[in-house]
Amino acid sequence: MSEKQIQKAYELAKDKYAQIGVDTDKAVNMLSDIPVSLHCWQGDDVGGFEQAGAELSGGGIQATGNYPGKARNLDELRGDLEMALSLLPGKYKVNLHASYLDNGGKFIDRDQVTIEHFQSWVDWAGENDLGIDFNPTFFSHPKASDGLTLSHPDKNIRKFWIEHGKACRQIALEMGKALGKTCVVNFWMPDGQKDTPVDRKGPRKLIAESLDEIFSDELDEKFELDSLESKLFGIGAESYTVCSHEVCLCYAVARNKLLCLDAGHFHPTEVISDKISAVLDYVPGLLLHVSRPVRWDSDHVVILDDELRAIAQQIIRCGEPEKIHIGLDFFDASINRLAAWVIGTRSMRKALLLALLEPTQKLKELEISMDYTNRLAMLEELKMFPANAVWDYYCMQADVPTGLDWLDEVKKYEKEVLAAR
Ligand code: RNT
Ligand code: ZN
Repeated sequence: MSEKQIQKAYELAKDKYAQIGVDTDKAVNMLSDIPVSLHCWQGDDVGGFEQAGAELSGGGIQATGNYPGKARNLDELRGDLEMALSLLPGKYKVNLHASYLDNGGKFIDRDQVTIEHFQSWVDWAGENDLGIDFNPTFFSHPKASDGLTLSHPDKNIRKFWIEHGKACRQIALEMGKALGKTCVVNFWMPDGQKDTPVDRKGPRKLIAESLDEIFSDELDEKFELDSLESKLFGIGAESYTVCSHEVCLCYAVARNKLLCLDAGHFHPTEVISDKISAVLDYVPGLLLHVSRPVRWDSDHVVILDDELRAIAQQIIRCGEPEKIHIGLDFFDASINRLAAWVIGTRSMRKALLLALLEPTQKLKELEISMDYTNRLAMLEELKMFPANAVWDYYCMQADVPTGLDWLDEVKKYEKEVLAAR
């Protein structure tokens, strides 16, 4: 489509939305300001660069597929991220795991990491106008090989992981200060049991003690925020996870921490979209790990399905989008990894746009007056409104490809860069 056609289609759409009281210009502006945190780990199947040839191990998660061209080092990963970001409209943060450190080829253990090992990321983020979010890495490590970290019965192993947690918070604080943007540090510990444990309480007590110790350093919340991610089960931790939803929710409320809701970490028919409004008033904020579970926590690429739309609706309808940090968490090695980033992230933005193009106030009024007939009719009518014209216009304004044009760029990059790996 030519720019003129996009503009023309947008003007028509704008009129149509105006008739139901929706200001499309305002929606587009709001969308541009919502940051999305792009996870680095989609680029290399959660391997990280701690050692040459590092691969994901333990933690009960898995990236499946063997699509050629995965990033083998920091330069390749950053190059891929830059390429993906050039195809994405809006503001971004990059979400890093501690295992993506820049150690200059010299092994640095997890309890020894400092900002020095992330300086090249900070510089890169600054150059690319990105914020950074951060994650301690409690997997792919010999001291996590029996599936326990902060709840390990061995005090020394717990101590090691506590030091890692503390180090990561300090790094995040420095990152936040350097970039002038809050860094959210997400704590996800895979601790659990394959078979039914006798003592369910002990490990939960231990993990809370470990976390308390990690969080005992008071850091400036303007630059560093902590969140806690729960999980139902993992591969090898089918019978029990220490950090279940209740544990994380209670801990977050009791200690004033952010709660991280991962779309794949609940029972198959349980959805995080309904949890947003349930917990938002009781925690200082939420971190979302937007993902797509297929039969299990499979971390498929996010698509514009009903649940993604419902998540975005709640982010907007709850009226406090600034309290909700949107992070993506999927990893698919069976398709072009850059395309996975682009498809998933553009889907997230499309869902947010659809939510912003809703006459929320009007719908709420219908609800309060118990006119459920009108509410249902309106919601159904909205589904065929010309949101696509607004999306194209938004992409054009943001100077990124419209429609499927981004795919040509990815194919070209695959031929010129990825194929040589
Ligand atoms: C695992 C969690 C966790 C990880 C990342 C890599 O089930 O979702 O968030 O995916 O930390
Ligand atoms: Zn997650």
